[in-house]
Amino acid sequence: MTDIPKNHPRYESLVTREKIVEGVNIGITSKQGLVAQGRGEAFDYLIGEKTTESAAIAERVAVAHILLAENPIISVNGNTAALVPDLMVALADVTGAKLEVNLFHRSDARIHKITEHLKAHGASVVLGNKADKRLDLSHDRAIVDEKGIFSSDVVLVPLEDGDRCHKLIEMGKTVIAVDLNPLSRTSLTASVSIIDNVTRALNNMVQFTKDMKGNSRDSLQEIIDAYDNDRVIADSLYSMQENLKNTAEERGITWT
Ligand code: PTJ
Repeated sequence: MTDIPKNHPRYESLVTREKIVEGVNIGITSKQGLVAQGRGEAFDYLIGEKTTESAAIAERVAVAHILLAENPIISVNGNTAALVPDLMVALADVTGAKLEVNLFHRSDARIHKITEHLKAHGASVVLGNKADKRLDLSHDRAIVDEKGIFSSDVVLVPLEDGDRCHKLIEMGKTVIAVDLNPLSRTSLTASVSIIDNVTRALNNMVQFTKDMKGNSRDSLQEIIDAYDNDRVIADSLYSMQENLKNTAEERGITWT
């Protein structure tokens, strides 16, 4: 990995890039994952590279869903395996959710490498190796584990494609998406759309779980009942507009 100086103004973003490139080099991330990360970076720039208030609300609601679930699953792909392996393992540990590797650009070699990578970061059980069920989809994201995504009631799908999100909703599951594009099919379809960088979102969710774990089931349900996903998507678009406007004005460009 290139050594990025800590005082570089774009340190976080450059380190994230290095992690994705390293993911490709070690065979866990697809080359397409580089393109997906680039798109994510562009949306992150628009939102000001920070967790907005409404994203934090969505992250708390996501935690409430996971804590109330009977069989919560965290779906892992090549990008999240490269970017946040420790945080996914930590979130699984603190919530009791299971990890399942599920890939769009599926190969047995990548499934194996990602499983080993998660285990090297502390995961004890990783589903997805012996995936034996199929969702009604025409691509390989359809291949799921019977004890995992197939029978889950709540699924966290960071950096998802819209098709599977739609299918999981049709199957009656609660789907939590992490996607910096508020207008992606995934964000518009999910039950809870977290418009935040997966690196910040997962970190926040681990902290929020520690705060919320002792809450009663009724109070977790109240958090869920008060939530409005459309509002959160609209807020993220407003935040992007305001951030662009402020940045333009700071740089002497008049926003009319
Ligand atoms: O590992 P695989 O084979 O399962 O493939 C994974 C990718 C991500 C390549 C695959 O799912 C894919 O092609 O996804 P899309 O359709 O490009 O969608 C990814 C979405 O995630 C886009 O809307 C991006 O803006 C968003 N995104 C990218 N990086 C981040 C992100 N959202 C949050 N945090 C990021 N770091």
